[in-house]
Amino acid sequence: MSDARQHIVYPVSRKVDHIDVIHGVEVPDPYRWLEDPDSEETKAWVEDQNRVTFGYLGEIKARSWLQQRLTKLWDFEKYGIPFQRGDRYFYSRNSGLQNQSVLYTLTDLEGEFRVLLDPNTLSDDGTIALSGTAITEDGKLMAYGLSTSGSDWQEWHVRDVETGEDLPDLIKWVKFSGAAWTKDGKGFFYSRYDEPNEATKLEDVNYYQKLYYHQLGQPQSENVLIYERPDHKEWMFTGNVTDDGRYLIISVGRGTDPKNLLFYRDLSEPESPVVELIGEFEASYSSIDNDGSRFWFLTDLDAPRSRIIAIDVERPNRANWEEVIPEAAEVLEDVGILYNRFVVNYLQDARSLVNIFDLDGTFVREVKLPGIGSVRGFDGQRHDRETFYMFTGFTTSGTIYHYDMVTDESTIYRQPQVDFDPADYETQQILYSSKDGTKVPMFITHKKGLPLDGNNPTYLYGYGGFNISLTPNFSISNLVWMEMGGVSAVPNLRGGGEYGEEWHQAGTKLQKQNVFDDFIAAAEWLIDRKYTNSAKLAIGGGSNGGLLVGACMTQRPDLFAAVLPAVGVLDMLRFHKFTIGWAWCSDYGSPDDPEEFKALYAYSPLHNLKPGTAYPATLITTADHDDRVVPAHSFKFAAALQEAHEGENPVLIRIETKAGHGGGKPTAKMIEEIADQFAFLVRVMDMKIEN
Ligand code: X99
Repeated sequence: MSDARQHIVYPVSRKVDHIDVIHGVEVPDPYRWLEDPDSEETKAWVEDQNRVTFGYLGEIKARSWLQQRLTKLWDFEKYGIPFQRGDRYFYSRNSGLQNQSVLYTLTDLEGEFRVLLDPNTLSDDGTIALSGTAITEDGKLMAYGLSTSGSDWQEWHVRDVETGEDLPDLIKWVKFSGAAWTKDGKGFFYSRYDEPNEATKLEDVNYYQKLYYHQLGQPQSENVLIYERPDHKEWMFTGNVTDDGRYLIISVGRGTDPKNLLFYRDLSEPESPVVELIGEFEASYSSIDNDGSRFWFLTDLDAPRSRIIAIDVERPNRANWEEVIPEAAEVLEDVGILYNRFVVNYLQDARSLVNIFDLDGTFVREVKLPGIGSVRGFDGQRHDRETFYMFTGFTTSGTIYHYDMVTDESTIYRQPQVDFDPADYETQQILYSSKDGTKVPMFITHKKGLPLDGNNPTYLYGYGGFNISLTPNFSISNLVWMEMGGVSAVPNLRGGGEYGEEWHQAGTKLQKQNVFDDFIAAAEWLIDRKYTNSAKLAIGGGSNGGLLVGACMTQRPDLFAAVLPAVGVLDMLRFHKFTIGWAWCSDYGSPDDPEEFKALYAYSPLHNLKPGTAYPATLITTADHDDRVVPAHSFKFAAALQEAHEGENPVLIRIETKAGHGGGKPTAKMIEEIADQFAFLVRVMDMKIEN
């Protein structure tokens, strides 16, 4: 018996007899008080929990070795995808271990680059992050958003690209928005909320977003309100200016529902009205580009894997709509126009495929990619001949390619140098059957020559929601895991976007259980095929993936050795009452609907813990400034798990400070957190590490 089974004395979590009656069902919520993050009692609880957790982690010998190994491998130069504005290029770069990547500008691709914005200078601990940028057409000004301690709230500033000096402009209370400049560079559109209550701005629900125009030099109080809908508190607005500068396109969404409306305004007329082009939430539409009044849109209307259509906004009748690129067998993920051709990014069994078409829809060619992996990029404008893309695989770190639209040539622009040999590893993609017979793909990566002896430590990672696809991805944490002899497995669960909107819908609302069934079936497949066994199988996931692993551990506590729920949604009856939580009703359904409540109550991790059960070793992680998924989910789940759990497997919670949902997290905090998670796995799964 390993010393993992040492007895842990957990902090006491006070229970209250709060009961909610929901659709006639009495639902106790004994740890309701943990929803207030600012009460003295919650602060003391957090401190006590962290003391126990860090006490446990501090005794694991592998922890400092993991910290060192992660740090060493992490220390390589990383590049973002360059893009062009005016006569300049811009890209981000991280020298290796910098807490935040630095934004550079250059005029000659092989010439000298100059720092445009270094977020590392804005705080000592790297907790101020760049959350968005928008550069004017002439490349002379940059609007940029900053977020502090991982929060979704942003403040926007404006910098002169030539001098590197900031202008006095300051825009506050921005959330879920970028900035869209008018082509003359005189101002930009952005979306904001009313000024929140300072004390509760990380918990209070976000409704009534508004679209504004900021004219350079104006105080924010004088910004013009462009659009609001007091009759629809859930509507969110994204403003975009067309490349020809003529139109403002307003996309109207309701949270994470992919369906949207499209409005536009003619910016060439001073007092032009907002015109409704798409007035019903029936499908997703996003504007690609336009020739005068003729627009191309990417849509999933009557095409769950999406297609490209053309609409003349002067003749908007549906009878006049044209199909330009029909739905294909692959999912059409993204499209842009370069050199007067569509560059179309497809997903084929969760791998990237890039095809080029003429503007009339004629297929031109497939872009030869360097291998099986994920592609991002191909950014640019109508007449650009050159562009950049990033190619990533499980054992290929993000490589930047320069692409020529005429010669079809990809040349490496930046190749990261990571201290490992990809030839030592192999990836395969298999298909397994889920509970209802649905075939689900899964990527499996490990060292070559892995013995299929049923005893390899295996990390099964999933997400399963919000139309998000898990495509091949490089991470140092994965590499360190595999160096230790670990297997990494990533199934493409229903709820994701891997096979289009039908695949997404099949893992939502009353069908959400399919996602958990798919994940459990992946675990069983790995055990049947002798990759691992239940004593060596860890599961992990973040956010919606935290819900995934939280639900699976309550449904099959016997199947897993360890569980790592990160920033998870764990209270499925109250998620809609905090910040942007209501937005997720598009995937989860609403607790306010009787039928959907029943489905949520049946799997909600917080409500499905059974007293006296031996749960797997669990390390819950969250952070004090997570205003996407409030830490109350993790707090209440940890308290309830510690109460229900029987046996010696540790069930701990680690609460990070000055951090949020994950975006903008400083490198130092990421490394510490991963080292702690792996140290936990090494201990509870009794893994051997060299040294
Ligand atoms: C969100 O909640 C995204 C929130 N969000 C918008 C934006 O609704 O960031 C929005 C509208 C317009 C511009 C920008 C935004 N998301 C994103 C989900 C998953 C996601 C999320 O964070 F869809 F990818 N979740 C946390 C879902 C459950 C847990």
